[in-house]
Amino acid sequence: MKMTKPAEFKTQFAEDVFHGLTAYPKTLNSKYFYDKKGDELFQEIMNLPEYYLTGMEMNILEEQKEEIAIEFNSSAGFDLIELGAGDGKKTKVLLRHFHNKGFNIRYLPVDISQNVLDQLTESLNKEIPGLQVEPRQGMYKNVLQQLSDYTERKKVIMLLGSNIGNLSQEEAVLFLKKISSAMTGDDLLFMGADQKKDPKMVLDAYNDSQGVTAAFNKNLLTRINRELDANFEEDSFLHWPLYDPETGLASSFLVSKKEQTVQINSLNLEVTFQKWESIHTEISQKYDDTSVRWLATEAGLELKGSFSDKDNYYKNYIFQK
Ligand code: AVJ
Repeated sequence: MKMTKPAEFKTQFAEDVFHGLTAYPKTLNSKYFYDKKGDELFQEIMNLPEYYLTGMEMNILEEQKEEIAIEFNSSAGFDLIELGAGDGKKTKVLLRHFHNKGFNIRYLPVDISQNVLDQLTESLNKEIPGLQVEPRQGMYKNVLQQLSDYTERKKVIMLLGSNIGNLSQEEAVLFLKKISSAMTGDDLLFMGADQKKDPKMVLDAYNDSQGVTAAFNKNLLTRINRELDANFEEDSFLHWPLYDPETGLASSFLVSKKEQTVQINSLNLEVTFQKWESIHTEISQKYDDTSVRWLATEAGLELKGSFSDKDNYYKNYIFQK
C-alpha cells in the first residue's frame, strides 16, 4: 500500500477517506452517503416496503399529534428547532396541527444543505401560509450554540428519523450532552429512535429486495471516484448488512469480491483489498427503553415520556433537562 500522506488535506472528506481506507479494518463514515445521488437514493429508501422506520414515525405523529401538542405547548408558545430537517414531510404533520390550533410558534429548521432548506421553506410558505419559518444552514453543533442565545421562550428541539442511530453510543452521549447544554427550564428534546425488534425485520430494512440500499451504500465509492479522482468499481463490492440482537447494532459493510487495488489520485493513495476484505460504512443503532434511559442519564437529561406504535417498533421520546 502506497502511503505518502498528503501534507494537508483539501477537505474533511479527503482527510476522512484517507484515514478510513488506510486503517485496518477499513471504515468510511456514513455521513458521506448524502451527496445529490445519495439524497435521492435515501428518498427512495424511505418509500421501500422493508424500510418501516419512516412510515412508523409518520403514523405516530399523525395519530398522537394531540398528545404531542399538549406536551410541547406553553402559554408563550414555543420555538420548534429541527436538527436535520430534510424534506420536513413528517414535521409538516405537527406544524399543520400546531398552526391550526393557533399556537404561537416559530419553526427553525436546521440542515447542512442550503438547497434542502430553500425547498422546505418554499413548500411551507405555500402549504402553511402564515407560519413563521426561519431556516438555519450549518452543522448541528455550531447552530445549536447560536440558537440557545437566540431565543428567550421555550425551545423544543427535534431529532427525527432515528438519525441518532448513526452515532456510536459514545458519540450519541456527547451529542446529547451538547443538546442538553443548549437547553434550559422547560425546553424539550423530542427524539425518534428505532427499537429492537424481530432481527429479521431489522435486517430486511437494510437489505431490501430491490437493491436500493445496496446502491445507496455503493454510491459512496462513486462519490470517492468523482470527488477524489479514484477508480472504484461498484460491481466488485458486495453490500453486506448485519444485525446483532444483543447490542441492537445494525451495521453495513462493503466487501471486496476479489483481490484488487484502487487508485485514489487526489490522495496520492493506492488502496489494496484482499479478497473478502471489508469496509465498514454505517451503523444504525436500535434502542430500547433501558438503553435510552442510560443515554439520557449519561447526557444529563431526564426522560419524560414516549409515544410509540402499538407493537413498539418505533418510539419518539421526550426529554427535559
Ligand atoms: C437516516 C440514519 C436513520 O440508519 O436507518 C437507511 C439511514 N441507511 N438505510 C438508518 C439508512 C440505510 C438511516 N438513518
